[in-house]
Amino acid sequence: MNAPFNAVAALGKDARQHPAPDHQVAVIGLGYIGLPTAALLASYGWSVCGVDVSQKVVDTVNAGGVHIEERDLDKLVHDAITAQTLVASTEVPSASFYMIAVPTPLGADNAPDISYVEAAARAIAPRILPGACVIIESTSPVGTTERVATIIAEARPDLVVPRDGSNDAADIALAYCPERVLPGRIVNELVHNDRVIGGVTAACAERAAVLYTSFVKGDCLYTTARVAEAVKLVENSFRDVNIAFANELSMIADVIGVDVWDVIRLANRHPRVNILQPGPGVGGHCIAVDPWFLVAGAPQAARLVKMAREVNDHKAVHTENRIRTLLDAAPQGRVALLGLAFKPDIDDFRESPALEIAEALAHTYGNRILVVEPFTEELPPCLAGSGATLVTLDAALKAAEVVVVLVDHTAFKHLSPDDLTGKLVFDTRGMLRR
Ligand code: SAJ
Repeated sequence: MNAPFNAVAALGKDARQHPAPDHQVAVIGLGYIGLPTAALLASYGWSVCGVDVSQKVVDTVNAGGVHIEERDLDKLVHDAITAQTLVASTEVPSASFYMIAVPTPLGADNAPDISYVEAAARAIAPRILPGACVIIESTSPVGTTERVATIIAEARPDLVVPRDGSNDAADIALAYCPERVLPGRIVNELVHNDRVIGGVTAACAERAAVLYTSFVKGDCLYTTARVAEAVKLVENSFRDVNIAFANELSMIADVIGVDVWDVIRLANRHPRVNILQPGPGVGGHCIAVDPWFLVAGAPQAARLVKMAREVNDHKAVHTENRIRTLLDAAPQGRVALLGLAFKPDIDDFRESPALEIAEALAHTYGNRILVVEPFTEELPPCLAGSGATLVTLDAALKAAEVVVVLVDHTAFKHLSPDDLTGKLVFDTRGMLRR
């Protein structure tokens, strides 16, 4: 089971058949991953119940609406609700498949908090019937699937729950299958990305694959639950380490007096060099968080992963300090901060370095801060009452002496250095160079 192989080949032609109409999937957690997955499964013929603790989310979805911005999601949800293949509820139903897609935030001291996964397991346990399969998609520290097995086994002594490494027949299946989709491309990547299916036993992986092979056009790769848990953390740590290298280069370049964008562009012409892009820091609820799960699992060994997190966090502080220097060089001048989102062309401000920088600056400079963010109609709560104002790009460019590009939204990309003549400009994304 250690060598990945194509699940479809392993399962034979039956794996691609659509499920019987009574095959129900319960998706626990209707967030950025759970809601698109629930609606997509519904569009592939499954009868889906999306479960969320928030009555507001449940009501929104049942009315055919969405509470998050994601390309193609509104139509997918609307169509599934209209076709009655998707329903939302605050109660966990009995189902053939349970998919857990709840948050796993960072707790104190950057330790993983899996309490929502544990709560989902406790909610599923009383409802689960023999033959059902529980799949965890939430990004989780290694060992979480085993923890879920223990919770269900303790709550349901009448069931034989599968155990890691055991070949004994079990009454239910349990697997870890990480989500790997990019915000902004979730619906597309849910279908086209390869999937890693980690079973607590080989039989568990095969059972979970029945769900994934019904809608995934990429390859479905089998492994163990522990390996699958590690794979997810490693993917995001890989990206974090590589972005940290780019961010560190940008700070080195400031010291040694070279243009980091030129250095990266030319270094990347080497056939085996592919440096990522510096920015104001790393944001989002994944790459800025998940590497800490790896560090928590092996604190002495994970030195580079930890250092990368620290470098990327420090880049936001470095960026803030550079803007302070610019503002101090233009006393009474105003600064236009372009973008608050954690990356271009999304409305997601979670863990956003741009937002953290804006908040810190607003505390000091108040009404000298002009924010331009096409993906919101009002300032986020952390900026409300600070004196900072949300303005259009045109208004900001008229009023500001200092212009800082924090996010390279498409709506800003028409700007050229000529539009900013006479202003102090700090382009954290290299947008004006492209
Ligand atoms: N960033 C840079 N420079 C770069 C690339 C990104 O500064 O060259 C910054 C972005 O601005 C952003 C942060 O990194 O602040 C993360 O953005 P991202 O686009 O790299 O990744 P996410 O967080 O949107 O999605 C990641 C993806 N993981 C990988 O690419 C390995 C996605 O596939 C995962 O499903 C997702 O995390 C997740 O849910 O874990």
